[in-house]
Amino acid sequence: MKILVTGFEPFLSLTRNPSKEVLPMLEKEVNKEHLKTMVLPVVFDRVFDPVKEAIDDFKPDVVLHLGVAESRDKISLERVAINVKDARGVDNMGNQPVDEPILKDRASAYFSTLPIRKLEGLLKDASIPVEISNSAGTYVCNNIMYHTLSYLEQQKLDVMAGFIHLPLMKDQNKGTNKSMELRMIKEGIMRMIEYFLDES
Ligand code: PCA
Repeated sequence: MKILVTGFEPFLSLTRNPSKEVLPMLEKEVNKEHLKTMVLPVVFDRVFDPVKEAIDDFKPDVVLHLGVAESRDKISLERVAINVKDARGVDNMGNQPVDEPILKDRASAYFSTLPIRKLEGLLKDASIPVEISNSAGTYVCNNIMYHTLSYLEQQKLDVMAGFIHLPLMKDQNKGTNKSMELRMIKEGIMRMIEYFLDES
């Protein structure tokens, strides 16, 4: 069982991103044979290249893409990625696409191929706040989820993949109460990784 877990660099007004900070914590607990982690650029047109390379070379059985969403107070398992780029702010290269398709003439949307209801149950059992979300937005997170699912389908690869949005970390909650301890975020992702390792 090989799992690829990706996080994102900081973007817009955020100086830290929990999806990046959690990666070394996961690496400490899981053998390198089973886990590869990567930090992705928050750039629409550059985000997929490193993932494609990792899918081709590392040959994961599972791809977990992680990112942060300030509006979330729970670990959010995304159900669907849509074929839309529509940014309210610029990406880290200054691009701000509006109403554009991610890939012309491809499917309108792809569903997560992760067992999201099962994963939701696992986290609930561990008292970790979790939800299934029906929109990954239209910024770079939705973009990478769409690209990865589209590529896996096109290449007919039997790989489970999806996206998980994380709340802000407790010490960066900008005065809202929508945040979670990084330790608990790590615990939640570890539960999912352990589930996949046990399944194999
Ligand atoms: N969150 C952004 C992009 C990078 C990240 O961590 C998003 O939700 O699209």
